Amino acid sequence: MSRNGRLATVLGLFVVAVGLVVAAVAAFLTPGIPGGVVNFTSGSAGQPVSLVVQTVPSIGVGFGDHPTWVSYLVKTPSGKWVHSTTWQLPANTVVNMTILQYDSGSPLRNQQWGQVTGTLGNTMSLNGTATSAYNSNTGDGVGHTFTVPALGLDIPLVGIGGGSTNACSQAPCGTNFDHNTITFSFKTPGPGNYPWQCFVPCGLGYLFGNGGPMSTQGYMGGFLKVVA
Ligand SMILES: [Cu+2]
Repeated sequence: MSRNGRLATVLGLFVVAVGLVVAAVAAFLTPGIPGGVVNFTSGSAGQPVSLVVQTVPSIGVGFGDHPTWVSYLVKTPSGKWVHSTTWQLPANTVVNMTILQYDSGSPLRNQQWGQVTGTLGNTMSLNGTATSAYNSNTGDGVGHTFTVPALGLDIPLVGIGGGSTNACSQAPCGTNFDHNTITFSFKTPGPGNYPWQCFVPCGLGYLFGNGGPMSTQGYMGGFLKVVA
């Protein structure tokens, strides 16, 4: 090969290498939305939206790289459980939310998270019983919270019994497994992206429980993508 030919080859390989590095960095900086956005805006305008999610003690082998991690899942409008925590909702609309909680609980480090706030009536239903606060030092404790700081919304997700012999270990969990059913309603604000998260440090095996699923999109946090 001529000198110019070799030079062209080296330059060409260099350009390819730089391109790969740039692409890798760009992919790292913009990881996208795990599980994608689940759209709940296809109903009639102004009509309440039904949003059903579940919290599981371990996501299991069917949903990616971290089978032992705690997680939320959401039911699509067509009834399929998917591993997504970013949900598109219509603005200024009542959301009737159901959380099926399959995980066990423990006392909260901060009792504030045991208060039900930001819902219509500042109440939730826990297995059919109206509840405005849960004392996590009694009973089965709290496993997770569903909290949207910008909306002042907080729901303590009461755990199933620690001695349960019928706990779910593979998502999506069916209602034949032990669970608590928590329902409440809230109104979406104007358009915007509103982060939500769990405030129980439930990342077992990570520093102070705040790593792993607590700090990775798609497990213990996500976004309410509110659109006009
Ligand atoms: Cu959690």
